[in-house]
Amino acid sequence: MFVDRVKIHVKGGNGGNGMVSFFRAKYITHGGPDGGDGGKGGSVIFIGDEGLNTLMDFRYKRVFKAQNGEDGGKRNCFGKDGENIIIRVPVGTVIREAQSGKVMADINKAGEEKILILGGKGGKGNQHFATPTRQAPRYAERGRTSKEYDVILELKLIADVGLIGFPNVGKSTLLSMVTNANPKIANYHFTTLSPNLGVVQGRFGDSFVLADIPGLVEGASEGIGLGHEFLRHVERTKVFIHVVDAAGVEGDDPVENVGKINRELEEYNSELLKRPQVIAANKTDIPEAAENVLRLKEVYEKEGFQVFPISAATNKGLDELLSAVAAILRDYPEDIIFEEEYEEYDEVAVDIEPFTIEEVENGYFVVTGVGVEKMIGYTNIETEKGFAFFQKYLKEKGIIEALEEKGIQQGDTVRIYDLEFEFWN
Ligand SMILES: Nc1nc2c(ncn2[C@@H]2O[C@H](COP(=O)(O)OP(=O)(O)OP(=O)(O)O)[C@@H](O)[C@H]2O)c(=O)[nH]1
Ligand SMILES: [Mg+2]
Repeated sequence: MFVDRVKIHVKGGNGGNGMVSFFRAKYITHGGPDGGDGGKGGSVIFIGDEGLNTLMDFRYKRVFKAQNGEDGGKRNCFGKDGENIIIRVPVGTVIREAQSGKVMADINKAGEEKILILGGKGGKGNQHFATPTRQAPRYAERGRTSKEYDVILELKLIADVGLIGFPNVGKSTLLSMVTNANPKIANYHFTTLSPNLGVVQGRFGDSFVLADIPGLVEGASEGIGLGHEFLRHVERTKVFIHVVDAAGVEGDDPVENVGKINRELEEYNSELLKRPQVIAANKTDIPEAAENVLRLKEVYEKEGFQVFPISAATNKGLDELLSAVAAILRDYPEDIIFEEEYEEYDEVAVDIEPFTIEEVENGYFVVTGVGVEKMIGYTNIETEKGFAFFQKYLKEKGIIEALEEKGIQQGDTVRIYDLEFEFWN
């Protein structure tokens, strides 16, 4: 089971202020109070939507504010109410207050509505405060402020199909071509560090959820790098699309590579090799791929795998691949359910929690933060791959840049939890 998680900020609209004003007209100097009421602020409302399957959209828009009510006007004019903001989420979304982790709402049905934050009430205008003894009140009520929270949306789902393979073979590219997901794609290893999910719409039968899993490396089954973490994601999918770079762009042999990945699967959990798997021989737009496709077919079709030549980048062969996968899913025994124990899984913290850098003494910098701490825990810096991953992480999260902004010099010392190293950049 994947836990799709995202942290967003929601804010209710404040009520508009009541108005202080007095009726004025020619020849009337002391008119009565006529200040109008402020409008009510908009509420923050969540609705369960059957059409949504992931929390993907929230990766791009993270702040949701309902409109404030307008202030009341002169001559008994009421301020306009602020518009509600409606946030549509997949059915099965749990909404937690970020700091306490307390569940604020649990959207279980399509169309289910939950007002998470009520808009602030509008303030009353001064006309309401006139009394026999105080006929000209110079007072009006202020609108009530509404609340705002950081909330975590959490959706648990099983991905039907997992994209597995070495780094840089084109898994994310494939996901981006066949689903609405918009994963990061780049020509270096470990571009993907946590699973991306997308939905393949029903062109090929029922819709299914496709998971783009970070690249595996040799030794993953022994826990090298983030190996175990990534293999755990693999374990949560029913069918594998094993993506291999058929062009051998990095100079290694695609036939061997497929074998290497499958050995990692087997060593991690021998049951994984029994799950249906098709091989997607990618990058066939590059001429060198042709011969390798033949070899892949020759070796792996004999072993019972279907091999599909594709080019994710140019959208070739993808329909054939997906139809075959949809057919496998159709025949998939219903009774196999991967009941996973629920795992607390801090993607959000890793992504969002800022780090802090402190120069505790001259030339000695300490970096702290949930994300870095977790990364250090996952990564075996003793290995070359682990170290490369570590360097990339520091760069990508802006930690290197931030250190430089703090004035770090070559050769200064950096400490990140248990790890201390010299800074050379
Ligand atoms: N020529 C060619 N290049 C491709 C194709 N598919 C992907 N690429 C390129 O290969 C590189 C890696 O692609 P990604 O989709 O990021 O690979 P990945 O398997 O997700 O990599 P990791 O996330 O690092 O595991 C990018 O530069 C892509 O543009 C293809 O069909 N043909
Ligand atoms: Mg990727």
